[in-house]
Amino acid sequence: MLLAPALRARLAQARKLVVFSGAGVSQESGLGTFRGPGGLWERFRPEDLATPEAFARDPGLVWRWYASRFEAMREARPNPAHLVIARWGGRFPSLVVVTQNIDRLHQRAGSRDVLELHGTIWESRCTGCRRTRATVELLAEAGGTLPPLPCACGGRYRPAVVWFGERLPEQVFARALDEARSSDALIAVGTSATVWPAAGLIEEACAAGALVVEVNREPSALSGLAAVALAGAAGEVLPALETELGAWPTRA
Ligand code: BV8
Ligand code: ZN
Repeated sequence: MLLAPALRARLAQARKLVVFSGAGVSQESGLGTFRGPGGLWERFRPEDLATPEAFARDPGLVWRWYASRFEAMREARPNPAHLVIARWGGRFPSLVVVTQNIDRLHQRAGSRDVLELHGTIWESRCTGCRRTRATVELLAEAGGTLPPLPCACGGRYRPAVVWFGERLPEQVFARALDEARSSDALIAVGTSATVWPAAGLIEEACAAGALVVEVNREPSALSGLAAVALAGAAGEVLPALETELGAWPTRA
């Protein structure tokens, strides 16, 4: 059993569940994580690529990095971890997925209420008029040359993601804070909890008295806040947890 009986009962009967996910939940879909062995940042330094300054300095380099990650994300399929989280959407009275990921695998797995704290690579936005376009179309039009053609307004399209030094989308983060503060339980899946202010959601949930459960291959920066840390791959731990929690208790 993964959970002690009291914790299992508390999680099984949670009415408001938040799943807070990071790159680790997509690792078994074949997508790289940011830190840890073979992480994306190992080959590149964040300040070289995921910042507005890097984009201003060399939009082609930044676009080549994102285009290669985007191709991998388009090929990727949701893994069992995404699928369990999507099924939980039909089990718990309220389930909100708050993700740091830009790959949209939660949505492709069937999760409906997903807050993308760091935006998404599936859309691109003009730096001038802020018009957004589907990245698939933009890259097809660019026909392999990067960066894509400039916008008619003279601005340039960039991935609609949140870079280091950029604010998170206000409404999205405000809602994520609300959800964390009013949750009965928060399950942090596949995040090193090192990127702020996103990682602060775990602290908020904990301070509000939510049951915090961590699912990670290794300890994270905020493991100390978890009532229980389930060590292992999300694609294995979550299916086991789904079995252990069973169906929504009828005697609610
Ligand atoms: C901002 C989008 C300021 C792009 C990303 C305190 C408060 C506020 C800001 C800061 C602060 N301290 C520092 C900052 C600055 C900075 C920051 O946090 N720096 C860190 C590095 C110290 N934060 C910012 O710049 C943020 N902006 O605050 O603006 C501001 C304020 C007001 C006004 C103006 C400006 C913006 C941060 C967003 C950056 N964008 N991504 C892109 O994807 O390219 S961050 C990037 O890191 C991804 O989103 C990623 O998801 C995220 C977090 O990483 P994780 O998801 O946790 O991934 P990681 O690889 O680290 O960990 C994976 C985990 O999974 C590991 O633990 C591993 O063990 C585990 N794992 C692996 N495989 C599995 C697994 N677990 C289970 N199963 C597996 N199979
Ligand atoms: Zn424009």
